[in-house]
Amino acid sequence: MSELPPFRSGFVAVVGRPNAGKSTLTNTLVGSKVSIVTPVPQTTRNRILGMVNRPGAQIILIDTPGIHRPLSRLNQQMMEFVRQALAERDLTLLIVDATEPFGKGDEFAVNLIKEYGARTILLLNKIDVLAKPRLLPLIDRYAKLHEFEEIIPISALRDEGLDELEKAIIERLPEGPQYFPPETYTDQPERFLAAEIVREKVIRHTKNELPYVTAVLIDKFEEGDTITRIHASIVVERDSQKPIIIGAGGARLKQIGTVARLELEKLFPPKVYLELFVKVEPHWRDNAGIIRDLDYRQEG
Ligand SMILES: Nc1nc2c(ncn2[C@@H]2O[C@H](COP(=O)(O)OP(=O)(O)OP(=O)(O)O)[C@@H](O)[C@H]2O)c(=O)[nH]1
Ligand SMILES: [Mg+2]
Repeated sequence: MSELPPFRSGFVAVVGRPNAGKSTLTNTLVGSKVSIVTPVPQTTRNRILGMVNRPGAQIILIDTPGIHRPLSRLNQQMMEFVRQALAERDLTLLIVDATEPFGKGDEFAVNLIKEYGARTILLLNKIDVLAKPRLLPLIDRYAKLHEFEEIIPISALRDEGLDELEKAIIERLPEGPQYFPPETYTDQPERFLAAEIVREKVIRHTKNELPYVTAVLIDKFEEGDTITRIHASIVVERDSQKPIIIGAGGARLKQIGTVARLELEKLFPPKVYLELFVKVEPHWRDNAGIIRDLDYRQEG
């Protein structure tokens, strides 16, 4: 009688510079939208779990904010989430935007993973838009900096190289339990998911004008049998930023509300009533109370 191979499971930190594709990779591997994605750096602000269930294995991905130099209290908290993920992982994935030239920030990221002594797989992302000859010098460069477990070129967006990646991850996971039931795909509370979806639409509709300054707070979340009522405040830092969100005659806020509601209705069917408010909170990025509210693990 042949024995079944042992069940493998563990936590896998997904780290890298802002905009490298960490959240895209998390979503593609999980097969559901766990984490919001925009073309603007510093989109993810939390440590977000996404579960990947495969026969004989459970991979728990920890999506994290981009590695950057923190200047505000918000950014300090973001970097704290990166460090927590690096500290508690079984394995680390360092993901790099291979279309960008190598720079100081990339070196900083490698030094950070070294500091945590993490076994790390390096992922060179966005190969769907990259001329292949550009990969070799990049691989060379990284191989000189650190002894990576493996270096795998991928496209997180187009699902290229990800079978190889999954295999490389599972091989390195310890024997362990199924930490989460197989139908669970994230640890985020519904209110937080709702706030993130609204925030994604705000960023996508204002990206060149208000890159970093918005937060979304849920003021009311009532789930009923036929309708879910959500009131959300979009927080900005200055009075002058309010009209950018609201738009001429309220057109932009209305548009943000419509696209957010359509996506929210998939999560909370059949109907969502979404009301959006715009609030000015000077210096909210240094406001301890607001920063704490944005960390969903601090609630309750
Ligand atoms: N062409 C291409 N674009 C990608 C790929 N992966 C991600 N992107 C794009 O890169 C941008 C950033 O992607 P995200 O997944 O939000 O990146 P991130 O690393 O989570 O960014 P932060 O949360 O800001 O640190 C988005 O516009 C994605 O569509 C890829 O494989 N190919
Ligand atoms: Mg992200």
